[in-house]
Amino acid sequence: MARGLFILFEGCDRSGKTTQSTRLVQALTESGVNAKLVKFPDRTTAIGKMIDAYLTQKTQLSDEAIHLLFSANRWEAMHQMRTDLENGINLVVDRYAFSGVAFSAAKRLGFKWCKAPDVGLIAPDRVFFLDIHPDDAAKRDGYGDEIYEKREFQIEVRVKFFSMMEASWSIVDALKRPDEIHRQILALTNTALKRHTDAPAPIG
Ligand code: DGP
Ligand code: NA
Ligand code: NA
Repeated sequence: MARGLFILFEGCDRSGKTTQSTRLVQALTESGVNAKLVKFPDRTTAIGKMIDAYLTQKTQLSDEAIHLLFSANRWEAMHQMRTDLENGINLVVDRYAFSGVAFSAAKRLGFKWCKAPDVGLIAPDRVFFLDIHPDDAAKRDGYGDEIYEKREFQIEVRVKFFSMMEASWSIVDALKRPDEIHRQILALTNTALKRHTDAPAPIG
């Protein structure tokens, strides 16, 4: 059996990642492909509850401490993700280590320090970056509810994402109609599903 594919959605806040990752899992499932949605941060674990309290501004933490908690929240999911991929389940992941680096680097923590705790996490096979300018994101419903949803900060986050981007990433215009974005991503995913067979690789 082929291992599952690890498909990642990244982007600034309110770029439509949650909508698109959910739709992708639905579409794959409906066409008989085994797929599962994984969302980071996972706010349901003990670590995730600390992250949630920070994001909703109920507690304060140093930039370094929250950075390490986000990383730990990914590490605690690794065993299950590896097992799923080995069992042929395709994982559609909403945010990951690139968000970890982009958000902390936007606070002026160094890239090298930011990347260190995530070294060794399973690397994604495909990355879809849903690109939206923070001025457009700010017009979407609910914007500004959480600690990072501020225009100037999101502009910095977007710059950091672009500085980390690799040629293998697909940049998707997040201002297009949701149906059109979905069709584009589903087509790229179906092509990728036909190609892969190797074992999951670690982040280097
Ligand atoms: P979401 O549930 O996807 O809206 O994410 C919540 C917020 O947390 C959002 O502003 C993005 C931010 N975030 C996600 N992952 C990380 C991370 O690893 N580190 C930091 N500092 N922020 C993150
Ligand atoms: Na958010
Ligand atoms: Na989201």
